[in-house]
Amino acid sequence: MCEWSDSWPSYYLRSLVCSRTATEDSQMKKPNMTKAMLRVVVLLAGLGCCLSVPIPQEDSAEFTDNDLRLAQKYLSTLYSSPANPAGILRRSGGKTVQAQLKDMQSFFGLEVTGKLDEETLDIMKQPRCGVPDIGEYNFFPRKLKWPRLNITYRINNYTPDLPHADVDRAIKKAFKVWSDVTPLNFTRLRSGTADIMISFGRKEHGDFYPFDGPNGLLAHAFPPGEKLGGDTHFDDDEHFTNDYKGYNLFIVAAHEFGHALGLDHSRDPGSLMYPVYSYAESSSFILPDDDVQGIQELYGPGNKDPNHKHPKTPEKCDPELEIDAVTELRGEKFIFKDRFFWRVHPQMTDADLTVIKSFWPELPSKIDAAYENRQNDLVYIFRGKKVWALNGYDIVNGYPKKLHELGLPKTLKSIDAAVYNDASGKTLFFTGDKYWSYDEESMTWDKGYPRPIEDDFIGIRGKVDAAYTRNGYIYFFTGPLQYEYSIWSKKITRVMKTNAILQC
Ligand SMILES: [Ca+2]
Ligand SMILES: [Ca+2]
Ligand SMILES: [Ca+2]
Ligand SMILES: [Zn+2]
Ligand SMILES: [Zn+2]
Repeated sequence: MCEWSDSWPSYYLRSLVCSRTATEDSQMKKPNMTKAMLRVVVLLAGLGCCLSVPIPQEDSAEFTDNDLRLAQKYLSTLYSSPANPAGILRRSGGKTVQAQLKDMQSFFGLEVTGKLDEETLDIMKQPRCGVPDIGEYNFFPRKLKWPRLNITYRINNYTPDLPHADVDRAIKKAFKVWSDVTPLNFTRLRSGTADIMISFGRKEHGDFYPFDGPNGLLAHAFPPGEKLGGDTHFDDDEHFTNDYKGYNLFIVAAHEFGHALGLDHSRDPGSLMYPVYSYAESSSFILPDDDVQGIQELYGPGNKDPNHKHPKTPEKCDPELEIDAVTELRGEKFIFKDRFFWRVHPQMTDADLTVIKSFWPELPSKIDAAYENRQNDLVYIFRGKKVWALNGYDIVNGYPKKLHELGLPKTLKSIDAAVYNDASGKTLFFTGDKYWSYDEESMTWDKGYPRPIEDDFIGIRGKVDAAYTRNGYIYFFTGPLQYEYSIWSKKITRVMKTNAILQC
């Protein structure tokens, strides 16, 4: 009963309807259902399937029913394949839940077990885009792009969260992200049909891809094409903002417009097209290199890019890797580099790369130095003349403070590294070739500082990028090398590559 049409988007929609209902049809023997009836069946079929398929779990794991429901919904929405592009049903011979889990774990660089574990569930709980992650499940594995460079958009309705002017501005700026690096031009229409129709909606909003209430899926967009093609929908059960609170509309829109222009999700956690939401300041946003490569593959470069450099995501095993800062935080190591940090858990071999702002939206996007004071369980983060104290995820009240409020000279513009030595109860602050010593217990600065680093740490020359202490050693990082310095014997005991801290 399904007639396949080559034209998109009727095909796009119908492929879904047909694939979901074909089994129902044969069982229910109701070949003449109306479209509205089909839609009900689609929803029921969707529900039936999701609650009945068991999720393979890690042996020791104990998940709540809510967690399992969330996992099932996540996989069926984002990792199942209702139909392939030729319109042939793949459901019966399609992916098992275990295979879907494996695909998801592989996409996010997790250990691929095909079983639900805490780490996998954590990612499933993160707010994200509603477009499936893997091209082959996107119904259109071939590259889709607009056949012209002048593209129109129209804002159909508004969210109550922001003044109209703020929405207009966020949308305009989100398009500019892409037009800066391509020959594309975007023109706003105030009436009629535009290529990219933008709207805010809740739950079922007219396209068979219902939203899910607050959090979870934030928005989705259709790939280039006629009618629904390019259209971009925002889940209005979210709180959209123009700053770091809630979900930043500019960031969500810029991501979705990437899809509306033909991009799939990227596995690069630093890219805009990474499926999980992470906040970035709109005023200083520069499209990451991975996204520039992707969009230029489709449309070529333009000639109006105001940014000379587009940030690349650091690679942990780069032999030339240099780092900005390192600290321990409750037994884990946090290694900062550009907009990111790696988190190294002593029991885990793989280091996760995370955007600083997605963990601590109020911190700057790059930092100079960090140290943990194990006595008060706080981590201090430095950037320029400012210092923040962190209690886990939270910024301690009264911070950021200025360096001179800690007692460092007013003329000091920044510090290079800081390290707390439990054995002596002192925190050392390094800048250039000098350092200061602060006694945490008496809360006073030690006299006679700053002193030359090299006088007290023989072999450590010039600027220190980062430092941390462990088991009686200080590890100093300078450029691509790290020096293990024994506090007791007062000498360097080992020299290693900087990337050795990431188990490379
Ligand atoms: Ca359209
Ligand atoms: Ca949602
Ligand atoms: Ca540094
Ligand atoms: Zn997306
Ligand atoms: Zn939609």
